[in-house]
Amino acid sequence: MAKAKKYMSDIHLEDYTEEYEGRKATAEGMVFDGGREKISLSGAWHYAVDQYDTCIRQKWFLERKSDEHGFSLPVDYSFDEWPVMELPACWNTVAPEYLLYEGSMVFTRTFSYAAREDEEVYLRIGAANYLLRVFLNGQYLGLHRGGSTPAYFKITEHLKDDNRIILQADSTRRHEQVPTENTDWFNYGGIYREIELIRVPKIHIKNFRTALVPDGTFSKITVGVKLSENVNTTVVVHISGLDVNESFSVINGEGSCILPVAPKLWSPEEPVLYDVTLSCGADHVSDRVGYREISVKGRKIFLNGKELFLRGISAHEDSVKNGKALSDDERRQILGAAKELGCNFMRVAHYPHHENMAKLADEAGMLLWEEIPVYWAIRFARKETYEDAENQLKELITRDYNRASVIFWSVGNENADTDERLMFMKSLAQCAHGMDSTRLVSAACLVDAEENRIADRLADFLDVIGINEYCGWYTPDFSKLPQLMKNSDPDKPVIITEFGADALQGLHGSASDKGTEECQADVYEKQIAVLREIPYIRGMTPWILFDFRCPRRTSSIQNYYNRKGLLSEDMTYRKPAFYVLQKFYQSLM
Ligand code: GCB
Repeated sequence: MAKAKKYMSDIHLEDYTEEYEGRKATAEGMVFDGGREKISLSGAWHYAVDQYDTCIRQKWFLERKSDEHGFSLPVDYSFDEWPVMELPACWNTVAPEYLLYEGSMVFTRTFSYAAREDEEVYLRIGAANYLLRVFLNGQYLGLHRGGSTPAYFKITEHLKDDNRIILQADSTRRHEQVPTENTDWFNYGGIYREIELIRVPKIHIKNFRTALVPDGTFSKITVGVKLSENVNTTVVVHISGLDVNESFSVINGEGSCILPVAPKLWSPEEPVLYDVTLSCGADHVSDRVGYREISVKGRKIFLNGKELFLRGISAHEDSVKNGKALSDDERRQILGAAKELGCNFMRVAHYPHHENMAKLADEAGMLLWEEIPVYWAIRFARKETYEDAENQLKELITRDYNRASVIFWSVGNENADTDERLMFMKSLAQCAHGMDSTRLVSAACLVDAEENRIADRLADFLDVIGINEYCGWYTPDFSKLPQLMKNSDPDKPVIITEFGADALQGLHGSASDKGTEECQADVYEKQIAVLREIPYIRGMTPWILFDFRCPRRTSSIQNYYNRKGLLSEDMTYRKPAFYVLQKFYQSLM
């Protein structure tokens, strides 16, 4: 495009974001962080609402205060006088005026750093929704896409004794993103998971994976590493309680070994965890790991060789007080409520929740379905959108590979069965299978509404079929459910990944009055009566454990909340349907 003569880049250039596209933080740049030395940068940050993206248009990070002749320039920011926000946080819950703000905010702080010989430093940001751009000491470091997975930046060469860091988080919903503009949850903005520096030796373990070898013998453990450099060296593995103290070779930066040991198996009933430590030269990492085997045979699911029925419930990452920036106590409360319900399984929908959810589930003995936000009408034909989705999947798998609790990677939710969608999601399923042979791959699929049958073409690429059906709610004629079950003859296990009904806490009426507790409980009674008789149904995760914020829900009953929770939004009130499901699950224990 020819440039106009009278032209000022920061106000006339409409493709101002392009120059920031070159450098991206992706799954390849991740580094294993368990047991590492860290410096927390969470805490007080100065911030400004930057609705027009002036930070990146005007390049505030350059901190240009004078021109080339030394004349002072006007500036549109004052970093250290801006107000302060405690990060991590969703800005929406920090102050009422930001509740509905979608767009950019800029955050900045200073920090000091004492350099060490032979050290690399990574900046890790647990999650920022949706775009994150990072600037350090006047340099642009890169961009991360995807609102729920961590971003890593290698920053060693840019660090000084005193540092200025600037983060831009942009929560704008865009049609080409994953998820796209329209979802059924709240679009929280912010840097809402921890910000930290990870200090490692120059040659360090980038990736560390361990799992039970899934061969049905429960007698071998694999340990694998990828190093930061293509060197030949040795790794020492120590597993406490298993008498393991072995070493294996790393050739050209990669190595693995199979240890002939039979660990006590992890299960929801006995969530046994081992401390695994690796040493490689000056580098040391550790993780607390459970070992278990999940498999499918015919229309059944097995955990450690024993048949498994998944007594599940779905949950969003949401709290009235903190939005998506939950505390560990809130996560424990969610897991505790699911346990009380009689669950051994949770669908943590519809995007990766904080990694501590899976760590706490490892401890509590809760199986998990983890999902990426390939939700509803994604731009399936667009190459860059696919790359974004695949990167989020890779970041999730890399982050949570060592978690025994996670048994499913879900590649999406409720997408119409078009050719473009089949190509897109089939590739995601193949990617998940390729990266991980120790878990099942699934997706929450739609019913073929015309034929009232389970007949999604994606099912050929999944290990287990997830089905969302709302008989008794969006499909008011409940008799469709027994008919659906009769019309279908899947060759794989099926999990009902969603059914449910809205109920406002304390609202009463007859079973046919939508929005009442009686109506919700009735839907649960009827669903359970049908589903419990169907042999190929191997689990369910009804929608949903607790009410969650949602801008689409504007009725007086909803008041901007999706009311399908079995608990109220603050999790203090149990609706009658909670006890209906609890009774069913208890009967299976
Ligand atoms: C669905 C979606 C879920 C919604 C739910 C509802 O099918 O997968 O995200 O929140 O229905 O309540 O409509």
